[in-house]
Amino acid sequence: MSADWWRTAVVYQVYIRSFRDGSGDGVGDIAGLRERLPYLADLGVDAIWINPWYPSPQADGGYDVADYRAVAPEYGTLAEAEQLIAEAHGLGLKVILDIVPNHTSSEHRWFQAALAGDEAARARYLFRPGRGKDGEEPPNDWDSTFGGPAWTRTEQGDWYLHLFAPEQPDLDWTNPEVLEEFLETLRFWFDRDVDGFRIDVAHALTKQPGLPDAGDIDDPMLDIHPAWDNDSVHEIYREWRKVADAYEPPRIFVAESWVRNNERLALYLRDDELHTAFQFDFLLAPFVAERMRTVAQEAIETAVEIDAPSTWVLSNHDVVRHVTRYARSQPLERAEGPWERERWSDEEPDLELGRNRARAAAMLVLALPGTTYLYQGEELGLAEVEDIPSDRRRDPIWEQSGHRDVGRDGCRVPLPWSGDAPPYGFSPEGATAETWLPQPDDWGSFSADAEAVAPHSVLALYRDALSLRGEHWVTAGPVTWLDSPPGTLAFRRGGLECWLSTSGAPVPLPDRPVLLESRPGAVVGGGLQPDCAVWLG
Ligand code: TEU
Repeated sequence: MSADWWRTAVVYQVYIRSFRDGSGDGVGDIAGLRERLPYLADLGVDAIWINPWYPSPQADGGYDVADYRAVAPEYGTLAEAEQLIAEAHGLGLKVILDIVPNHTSSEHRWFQAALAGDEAARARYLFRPGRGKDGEEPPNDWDSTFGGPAWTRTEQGDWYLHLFAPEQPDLDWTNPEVLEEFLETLRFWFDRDVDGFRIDVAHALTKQPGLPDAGDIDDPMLDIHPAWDNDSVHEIYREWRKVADAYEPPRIFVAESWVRNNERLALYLRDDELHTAFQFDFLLAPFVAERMRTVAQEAIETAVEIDAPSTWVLSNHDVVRHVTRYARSQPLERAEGPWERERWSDEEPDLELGRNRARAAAMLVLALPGTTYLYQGEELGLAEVEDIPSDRRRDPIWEQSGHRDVGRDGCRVPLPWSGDAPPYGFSPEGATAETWLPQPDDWGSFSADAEAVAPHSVLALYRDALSLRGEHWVTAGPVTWLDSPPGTLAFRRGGLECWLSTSGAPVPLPDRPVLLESRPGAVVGGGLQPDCAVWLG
């Protein structure tokens, strides 16, 4: 692949804890991932992004990192990680790791030293005296993303900031020792041939000086909040980019930046900062053609202006799987975002409808210019698992939200590979340990083996779409949006057209050959059926 592979790549997100278990302990690991690399190569993706595999107490699915330059024993060893990287490269797959710079685990040596009174270590975090007569009130009014205050009081009486769980103390990025530590971490993994990093909460590292109160904020992604998206963060990424550019081929970054608009997102993508950033507006858009087109058009206009590719994503390990999101008759608006589960309508999801729409949405993002990230299991058409018993839940959001939000476990259930009953080949034959999250009883027909032989499975669609994307769309040039009936969107790139319908009735198509349809019967008598997409030659 060329040095610009990241501009058009399809990247497969491996949530390693739930991808495949090679050791038989019910938890995914590097051995399991190595065994399934050929599956990913056959699927036709260009790269994999692996969620944190570092030593962690698992307070937040590994996003509470205790050592950034090691591999958690439950996932394997550093030597196995290096073998995985070499084997992935041997199959033509680039490897992107996850880096979590906003906060460490409370078990990280730095935070432990800080709690023991080491002043230099304390200066690497955001410790502040409380307010009120005896300092018994938090230093400001910030809330944790997971619920509750963003401050926890120490035995010494002062407080420390955590925008997420109390086990995830925020680092103070005004401290040069923090920057140096992370530049070393980048070099540690780049030296081991890692091709890039996905940057966790890239918009959170620097806070407004003085940590002022936020006041009434409805949506920290839409409103200006002193904890997020401060302009001082960009000097950090200019230093990171220098490290990445010093390698041959240069390494790359993809930012997880939940910011309020494309103008703010573009600031992370200047040519001396990061390469790409997830286009979350599209993920948050309801399955309504006009809305999807508006978001895509605006994203592409920004991408062209700044010469940074749009980075499309429909699901990840933090949001309700889009098969389920799209399975409601009434589209969910942004304010009800894909993770605000307690506000969901009590309508039973129509998963067949959701799956048909997910097929169509996949064809849309795979036809648009830029890069696309696939979340493990979406190629199987998996829906959100909505009935995980509360005693099996592992996401800290469940407890921290006061049981208001069931959390994200439903999109993190271990994948089905074969067989008709749990663990569906997730663990080796004969393993007795139960999977770390329970799997549903009706996943047999969604296993990779079952879908590999089913002629019109979602897996077959993704394999065909990825193959045709590489052949046609990757080099197809700019988008020309076409006039199309209400409830539809259509565009042409080079010699191909992509049509998608969210209307309630069939829509007449141009008389062009059908290259791929989102499901059998998507096109009948020259008409595109509702909740379908088609590629025309
Ligand atoms: O998530 C950042 C984040 O704020 C959103 O994903 C969302 O607000 C959150 O998931 C609550 O629903 C990143 C990681 O992707 C996530 O898994 C971690 O929990 C979080 O950072 C803290 O590291």
